[in-house]
Amino acid sequence: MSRRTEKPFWDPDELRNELATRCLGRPLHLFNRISSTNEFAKRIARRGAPAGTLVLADAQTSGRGRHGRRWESPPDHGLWFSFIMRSQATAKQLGLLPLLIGGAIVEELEGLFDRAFHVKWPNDVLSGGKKICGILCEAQFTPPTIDYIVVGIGLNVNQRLDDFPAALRENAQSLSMVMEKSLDRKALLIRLLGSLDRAFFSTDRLPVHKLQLWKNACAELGKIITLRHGSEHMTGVFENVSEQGELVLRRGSVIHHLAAAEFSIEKKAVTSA
Ligand code: BT5
Repeated sequence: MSRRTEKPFWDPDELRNELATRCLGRPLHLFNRISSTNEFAKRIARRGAPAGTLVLADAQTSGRGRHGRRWESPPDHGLWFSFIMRSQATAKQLGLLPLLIGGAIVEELEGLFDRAFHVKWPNDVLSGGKKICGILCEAQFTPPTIDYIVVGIGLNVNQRLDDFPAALRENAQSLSMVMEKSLDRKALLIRLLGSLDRAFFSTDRLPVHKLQLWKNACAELGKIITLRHGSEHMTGVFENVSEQGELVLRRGSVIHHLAAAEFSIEKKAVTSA
């Protein structure tokens, strides 16, 4: 629990009791405000915090995306949380992890809201082409052993369009904008954690079948895409995703396996193959 003296935004004991999880959220660290739940989770993971430890904040002052990009995490509106995994994945599976998490999130959201959600390689969940959720997986390992993995999830829940900075309004939205009503953040969190707990903490094996969910939800798979790596561009057919979570790109008869850390798909550069 937060050591701050102000009242926590949710009662941590109540939340603990309401969680329908075996491992995820046990223990639970709840903050009104924090720099980044991923940073805090990594710090306590280095000191031995167990798998399943959850760090949740109402607001982040330095929420992060990949490559140090900023993640907007205002109070009252979203679910910003991170959890620790340890033996649940191997170093080889790291690239796959954001896709499996994304597949699990899409499955849960589609079940809850009865509408289609999509994914964009490697770590975005979208609705109507706009980003509603980002996933940031970070790991510390001493090859071939994983010391810890921190999975960070940022889900926009109750923002209205003008709650987003102007620069994001074209590409970002919240679940409440999609559903045209305000949503119960806590109920949503409890459902989401329940399904992540069942999928990722009930055995020491990763639910690789969730990759199929991810593929089903990926609008770009099978299409011609353009990938960006710094100022370089690479166009080809998005053939598949490898068992390591690499994007398999076909250019003529040449097949490339591309890692998410280095490439991202250009927006508005997708056409039918
Ligand atoms: C991501 O990075 O999408 C991963 C975001 C992970 C955030 C969670 S919140 C809990 C945990 N603690 C953290 O500090 N982080 C994790 P990336 O693919 O690099 O996308 C970042 C880009 O998304 C930014 O450059 C913006 O363009 C856009 N963006 C920023 N905030 C957004 C928001 N709230 N909703 C939609 N898009 C956003």
